[in-house]
Amino acid sequence: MAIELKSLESNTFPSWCPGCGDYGIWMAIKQAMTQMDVPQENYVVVSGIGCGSKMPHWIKTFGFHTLHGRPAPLASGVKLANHDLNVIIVGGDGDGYGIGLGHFTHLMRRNHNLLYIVENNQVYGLTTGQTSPTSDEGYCSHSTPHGTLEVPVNPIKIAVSAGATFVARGFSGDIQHLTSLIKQGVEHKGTAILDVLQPCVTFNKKNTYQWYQERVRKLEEDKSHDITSKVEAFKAAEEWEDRINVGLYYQEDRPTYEDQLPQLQKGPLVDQGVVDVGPVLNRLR
Ligand SMILES: Cc1ncc(C[n+]2csc(CCOP(=O)(O)OP(=O)(O)O)c2C)c(N)n1
Ligand code: SF4
Ligand SMILES: [Mg+2]
Repeated sequence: MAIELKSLESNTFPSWCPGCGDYGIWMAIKQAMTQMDVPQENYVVVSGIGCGSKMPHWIKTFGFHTLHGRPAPLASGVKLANHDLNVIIVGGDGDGYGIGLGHFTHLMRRNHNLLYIVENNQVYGLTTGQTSPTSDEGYCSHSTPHGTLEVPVNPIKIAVSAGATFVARGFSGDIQHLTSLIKQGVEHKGTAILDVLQPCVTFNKKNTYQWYQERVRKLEEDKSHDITSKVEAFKAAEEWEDRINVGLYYQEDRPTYEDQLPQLQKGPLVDQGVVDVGPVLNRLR
């Protein structure tokens, strides 16, 4: 039975700043859940630390608010314990592309069957707007008053080269399009990465709704874009200052980690009972 939007409401309301792009992502996740044939109790929303990482508090599913940069290993553990669950990771750009970049990269080469949504506001919102790994070159904040000197990480290129089998980008100002990408990401079999352009209205005065709106173009309207080509995904990911591509960049069919692990062939580990390790330990004594 389809989930009703109302039943996804938790008993508290988000404390994000009025106008924050996280509201659009929140709405899009909930809308996508109402449009899929997955029972509510099958979802687990896992997050790190940051403004956007508070998401599990405000969607009534199972959830886990973990440590900064650590949602990927936690989510992998959830999948290994019960791979029948639909796991959605939600976290910021600092969380996934900064402190958690190692975990982010290893997650993709394993191809766990889950969706990772990155709320990419190009700053550290929660800690008052410092430069993040995706801040534009020259971006001024109180941590880089003369402008950052570093070349920003390109999450799309990292995801494609690290082995993600679904790589997309959305914009929190276009909730309908974002909802569709979230649905596609959940329904994809393998690791789906969805980078979301998410204005931080309080601290990022450069990458505003208007700034993104003037640049976003839907890849699906470009009939020549081939989603099976890594080269084309890279080329589309290079565009930024004048045009930013949203939509599906790349998709590939590859066996998931769970499909290949012999221990999971009999079903989820949680259904297999407790294994008696006594005989093994006795042999080692
Ligand atoms: C191990 C650790 N280091 C640093 C912090 C401080 N800290 C909390 S959130 C955050 C950055 C959040 O930025 P981002 O992930 O982009 O999320 P946003 O707030 O922008 O949504 C930092 C550095 C922490 N909580 N834990
Ligand atoms: S500081 Fe920025 S990211 Fe955090 S809630 Fe406010 S607008 Fe959103
Ligand atoms: Mg951020």
